[in-house]
Amino acid sequence: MYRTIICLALLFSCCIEIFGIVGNGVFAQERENPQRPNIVFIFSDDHAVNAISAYGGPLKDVAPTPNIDRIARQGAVFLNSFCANSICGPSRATILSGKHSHANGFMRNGNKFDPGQWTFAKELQKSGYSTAVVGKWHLSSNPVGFDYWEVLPGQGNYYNPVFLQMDGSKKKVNGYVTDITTEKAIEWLDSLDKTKPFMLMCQHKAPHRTFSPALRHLGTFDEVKIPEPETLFDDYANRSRTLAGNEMEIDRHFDWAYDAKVRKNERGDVKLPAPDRYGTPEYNRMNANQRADWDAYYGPRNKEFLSEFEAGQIKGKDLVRWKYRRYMRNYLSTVKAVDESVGRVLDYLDANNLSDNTVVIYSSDQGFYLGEHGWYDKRWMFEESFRMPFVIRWPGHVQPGTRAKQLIQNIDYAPTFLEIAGLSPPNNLHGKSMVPLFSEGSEWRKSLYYAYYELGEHAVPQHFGVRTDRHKLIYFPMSTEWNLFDLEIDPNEMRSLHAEPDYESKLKELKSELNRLRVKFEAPPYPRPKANP
Ligand code: SGN
Ligand code: CA
Repeated sequence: MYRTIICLALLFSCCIEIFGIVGNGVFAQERENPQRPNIVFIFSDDHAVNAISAYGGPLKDVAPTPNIDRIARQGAVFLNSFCANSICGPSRATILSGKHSHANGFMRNGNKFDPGQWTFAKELQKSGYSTAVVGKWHLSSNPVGFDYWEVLPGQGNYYNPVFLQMDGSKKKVNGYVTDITTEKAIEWLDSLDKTKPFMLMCQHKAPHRTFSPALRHLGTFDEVKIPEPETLFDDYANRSRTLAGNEMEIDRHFDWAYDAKVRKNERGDVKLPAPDRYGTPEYNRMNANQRADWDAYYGPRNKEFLSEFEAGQIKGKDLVRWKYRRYMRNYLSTVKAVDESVGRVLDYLDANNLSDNTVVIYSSDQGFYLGEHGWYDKRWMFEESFRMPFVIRWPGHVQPGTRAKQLIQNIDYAPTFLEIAGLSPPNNLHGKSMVPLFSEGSEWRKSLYYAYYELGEHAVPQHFGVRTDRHKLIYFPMSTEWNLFDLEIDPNEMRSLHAEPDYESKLKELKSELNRLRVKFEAPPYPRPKANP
C-alpha cells in the first residue's frame, strides 16, 4: 500500500514536469515570454472623423465604414484625437518621431524628412520586429526602419499608380490605388514566417483630393441624401480676418474639371463661373476601358447638370449645393474602397489566427472639411481638420466598445507603439504612451499644443494654439489676432470671444497655458508678420 502511494506520487510529479502544470513549468514560461504583439497601422489621407460612422457625427448614417466600425466595436474609438499640425508630411513625421514639427524638422509639405533621426519604426526593427510600409509616404526621403517598403512618389495617383521600389526604380501598376496598396500589404504579411512579431503601415492615398473613386463604386451615393453642414454658407464674420482670405471654398475654389469632374470638352459653349486651373490628370492616366466606365457614369449626369445650369435652374446657393453633393459623393465613394481594404486586412488576420495577438489601428493624417465653413481641404485648427481618427482594437487589452474621451494627439503614437512592443520610449519624445488609457485610465494631459507653418497653398495663414476639453485659443501672428472659442456653447466655432469681458480671465489663463506648452516643447519664436506674403 505504502509502495503504491509512493509510485502514484512519483507519477504525478512526473506529469507536472512533463506538462508544466505548475507555476514554473512550460505554460508559465510561455506566459512570461509570449510573442510580442503585432501592430497593423492602417492610415489614410484626409479622412475626417465625420466620415466614419463609429464617430457618430452628422454623416453617421451615410458614411460607408462598416469595417472601421468593426474595429471600433471590438475595441476603442478615441473621440478627442487631434493632430499637431494639420497637413500631410508634418503629421506623418510626427507619428514616426513622437515629436512636434519644429523638433522633427518637418514643418510643412515639401520639407525633407531627416532619415537619420530616431523613429519608432527603426526602434521596432532593431528590437526584432519585421517592419513594412506600403502606399502613401510623402516625406521626400526614402523610408528607413523598414525591411520592406513600396511607396507612392509624392502625392501618388488614383488610377494605374506608380510605386517607388526599394532599389530606386519605379513600377507602374494597373488598377486602383487603394486596392493595389492593400494587395501589397497582404502579400507582405503572407510572406512572413510569423515567428517574429511584425509591424505594418498600410497607408492609403484616398480620400485625398482629387477624390477619385474606384470605378466599381461610381454611383454608390446617387440615391443617398447627404445632410448639408450647418456652416456651408459661413460668412467668416466674428473671427480672424484671415478666414475671409481663404482659397478652399466649394463656392469659389473648387475646380470644375479637377474637383467637380465636369471636363472641358463635355461643356460645349456653357461657361461655368468657378476656377478651372488644373485639367484632368487622373482621367488622362486611365486606359480606354477605364475611361469608358468613367464616361458612362459622369457623362449623362454632367450633361443634365449643364443643361439645367444653362437654363438658369441652378445658380447661387443651389450651385454650391450641387458642387457639395458632387464632392461628397466622390469623397465618400473613395472612403468605401478604404473601408473595404480595412475589411480585407481584418479578414486576413482572422483567417490566419493572427487577430488575437495583433493590435489594429485605423487613423488618418488629419481631418478634412466636408463643406463645414464652406470648405474642402484642412490646415486650420478648427475642429474638423484638427481632429484625426484613432480607432484601435487589441483583444484582451482594449475593452470592446470603449469610447475614450482623453485628449490624444499624433505625438502619442510612437511611445504607444513602443510600449505595446515592450520597449521604453526615449525621454525626449513629446508624446505619451496611451497604453494606460486602454484599461483603467490614468492621469492624462489637460491641453494640446498646435502649430501650422505653411505659407501659401489654400491661403491659410500660419497659426498656433492650445485646446483644452472645452476651450480653444488660436494666435494668428501674421495679423497679430487672437481667437478664443467656447466649444460647449459654440461647437461650430462661429464667434471668437477673445474680446468679451466675461472671458477676460479665460483668455489670460489660455495664453499662459499656450506659453507653458511652447516653453515645454522648446518651440521656436512666432514668425514675424512680414514673413507671410
Ligand atoms: C495637394 C492638393 C492640395 C492639398 C495639398 C496638401 N492639391 O497640393 O489641395 O491641400 O496637397 O495635402 S492637389 O492638386 O495636388 O490635389 S496633403 O494631404 O498632402 O497635405
Ligand atoms: Ca493629408
